[in-house]
Amino acid sequence: MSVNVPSSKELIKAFMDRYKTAEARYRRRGVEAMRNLEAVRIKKSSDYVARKLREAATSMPFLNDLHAFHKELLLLNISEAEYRRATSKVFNASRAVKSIRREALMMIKGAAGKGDIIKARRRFMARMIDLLNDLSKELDELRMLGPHIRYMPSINVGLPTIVVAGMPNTGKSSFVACVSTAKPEIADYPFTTKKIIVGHVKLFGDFSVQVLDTPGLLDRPLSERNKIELQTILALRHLAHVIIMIIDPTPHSGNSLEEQLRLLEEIRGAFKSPIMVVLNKVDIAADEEVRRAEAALGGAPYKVAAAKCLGTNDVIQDAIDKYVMPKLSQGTTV
Ligand SMILES: Nc1nc2c(ncn2[C@@H]2O[C@H](COP(=O)(O)OP(=O)(O)O)[C@@H](O)[C@H]2O)c(=O)[nH]1
Ligand SMILES: [Mg+2]
Repeated sequence: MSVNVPSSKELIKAFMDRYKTAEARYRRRGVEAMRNLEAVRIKKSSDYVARKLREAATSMPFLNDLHAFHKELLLLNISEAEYRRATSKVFNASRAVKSIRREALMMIKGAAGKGDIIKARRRFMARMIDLLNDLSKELDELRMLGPHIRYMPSINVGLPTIVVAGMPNTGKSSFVACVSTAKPEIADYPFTTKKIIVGHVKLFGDFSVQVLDTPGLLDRPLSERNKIELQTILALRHLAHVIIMIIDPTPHSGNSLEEQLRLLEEIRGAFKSPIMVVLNKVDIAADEEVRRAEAALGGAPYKVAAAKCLGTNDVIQDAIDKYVMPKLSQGTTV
């Protein structure tokens, strides 16, 4: 998807450019030649502006056509009411241009002399420029959404999806890099991953499962989450067939075990998808740290060292066998 919205300044400049030489030429022409020339200019310039405005409005996605995930992702940046208002104002302006044009052509046709023609043209230009100036806020709002729409994660909402989540620095990106085609950035500081990254695991033939690497979640209520974290929440809510929750039992990530367990509980309560809990960094974790985490989790979580891809494939295989395949054989993908 790509958005094609000019600023009102750009539009005004392109519109005015079509008039630069007009008056100079008038001096050498008679009234009829001037009348014709002016009519052509009004038609050409108004067609141009109307087309640009229509393209701007129609290059914006229709909210009703978007999957809930993509729709809510877009609406992290603008309210739904404002989005609808701005797109329809721009679209309606493309119609208003046509009525300005009609009126101007009538005035030109009925003009008695050069003076009237110039008056009609000035009125036309003033109305066009007023209209474009009046759209400046809406065009800017829609332009600002351009990169958010262009760089939306290319998620296939029809494919089975495994969402990898956890607190910052726990090893989510390392895990996704091991098991899928995605090559996310891995670094020793939190919030390296600011956007959802999509990887694939081949199932059979051309059919694959999506694995999403997500920005880290902090242990805090939904109402305090920032836009980066909310992307993860949307993926968990709308896309996850199964959630892989990465827990770092070592102090390395900077998150305590308690914080991570609270986050796990919050996710358990908030989403309906099954959750697989994975203890990461067992290569450097002390035995005591692993035991404490296991005891707190009340079960035998998966143990992996994602930095070395140890144990990671077993987790993905189990996710596919337990949660993806049964859905496929039921004939449903979500
Ligand atoms: N020792 C060790 N370090 C790991 C492991 N997994 C990740 N790391 C390190 O932890 C840091 C954060 O990893 P990253 O995958 O970017 O975590 P994310 O923020 O959850 O995506 C990086 O320095 C990784 O190299 C692991 O299994 N063992
Ligand atoms: Mg990451």
